[in-house]
Amino acid sequence: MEAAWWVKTDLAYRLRIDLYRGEAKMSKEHNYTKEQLKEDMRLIQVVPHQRQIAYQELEFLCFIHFTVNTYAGREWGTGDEPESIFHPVKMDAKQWAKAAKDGGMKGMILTCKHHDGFCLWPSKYTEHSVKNSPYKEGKGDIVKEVADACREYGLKFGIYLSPWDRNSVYYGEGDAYNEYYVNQLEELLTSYGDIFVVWLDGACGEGANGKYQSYDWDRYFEVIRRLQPNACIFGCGPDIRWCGNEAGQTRPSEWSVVPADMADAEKVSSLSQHEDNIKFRERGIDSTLMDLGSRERLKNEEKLIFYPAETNFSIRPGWFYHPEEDDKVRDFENLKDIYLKSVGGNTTMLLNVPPTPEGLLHEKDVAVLAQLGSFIREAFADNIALQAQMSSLPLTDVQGNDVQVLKTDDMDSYFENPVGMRELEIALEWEKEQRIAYLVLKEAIQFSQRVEQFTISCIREEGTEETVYEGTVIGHKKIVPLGDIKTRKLKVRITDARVAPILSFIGVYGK
Ligand code: FUL
Repeated sequence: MEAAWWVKTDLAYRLRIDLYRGEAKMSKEHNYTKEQLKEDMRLIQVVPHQRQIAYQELEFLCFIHFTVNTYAGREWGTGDEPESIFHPVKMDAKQWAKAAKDGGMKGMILTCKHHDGFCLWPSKYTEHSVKNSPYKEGKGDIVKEVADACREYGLKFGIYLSPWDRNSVYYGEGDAYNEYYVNQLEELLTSYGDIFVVWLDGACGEGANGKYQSYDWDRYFEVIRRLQPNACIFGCGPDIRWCGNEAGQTRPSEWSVVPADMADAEKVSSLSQHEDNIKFRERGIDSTLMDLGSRERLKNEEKLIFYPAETNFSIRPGWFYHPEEDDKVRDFENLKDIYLKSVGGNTTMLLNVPPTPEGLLHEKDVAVLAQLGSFIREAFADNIALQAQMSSLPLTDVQGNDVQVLKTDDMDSYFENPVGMRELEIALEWEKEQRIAYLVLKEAIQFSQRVEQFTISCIREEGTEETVYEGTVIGHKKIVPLGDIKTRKLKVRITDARVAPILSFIGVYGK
């Protein structure tokens, strides 16, 4: 039976009033101390910017590494590769965009300039670019072709502009190089339409002149914010965090609320290649650590930021195309596994697919992408939660919403527990037995990341309950693989959350 409206309202009201008085009266059973509630209140103040929410919603992105390295057979160019080697005779950016789209990707990031300094657009600030290559007799602009192809295929377009430049004479000359870098950023941010991300690589080594450069990050950020306010800044920037490895490995519990100086980690570690930065390293804010955001991890951290992770890796051993790696393309099972753990583990997945010297994605890479795209489309096409009877405890949320709001995949409709009530139980029941492959949970992350622990259980016909999954964080998205279990009734229990869980979606998928 539904609780009377005044019971619900009264409960929510009392909990809030108590909190405001600083005397939150938490139930003994839940063992939520006043101190813990206060600390959790501090953690949930940390919320994402709209541009970060939009980025996380893209979920799966394509990375394109293409430059003179593709012709020189290198991973890190030296900067003295002649422009004449860059000659993609079958260049077809539409083929790249189509393959990415078919693969289920929603955006593409192009290495407009890698460490070798060669520019894929005719920058007016250097001669080391496509304009001095045989490609279209020096009249080509790969950045434009890719940006246009992305638009045609409904993909967002993003840029990678390596701060480390082994060709520029300005490199290592302080402000002169920063000026050069900013000029190039301005060219890219003003000539190619909307840019959804500027991917700032932390690699920092010597220039052609043997000198090191100190990057003026704050100036770069100011230029990006001014010219493309909706663009996220990745890596050595404040919006999207490098996950800490390039192998496609993910953390079981990936938090988006982390110590604020995580945003400095890549900036400083890049400098640490030539600076004695022991003190910083001892702080233990390395992006490779497993626990970046548990309560325990954050309790002594004064400054926190919302800094969601990205899992970036290549479909081949190298970032650039090498023919000898044609038989080392990752297979579908491997990519599917990483997709489920990265997109389904509160990170974006950025998969690199490098074009061949001809300017095409290799057929092997295209084939495996197509397989992955079909899997993503088919596995999550039919949400059988829509046909389930759904009920919850508490019966309704603080706004009086029924748990049915979780049937729509929409952040603006959510189920919000009263303050201090960390537990939420949701039952889904079907008329007939269902075979279930995946369960998807999402939090309304505009209110921060809150869920700490949850379980999923099957209720058998005789009424016995079997826990089939125990999870920790949810965040933007958690995909729980359930291995084709058969059941007529499922229960999702949030057993611990910061202050109160606010879920936005439950999806259940068969085969
Ligand atoms: C690294 C670079 O050094 C690699 O070449 C590649 O671009 C990768 C995405 O980032 O830092």
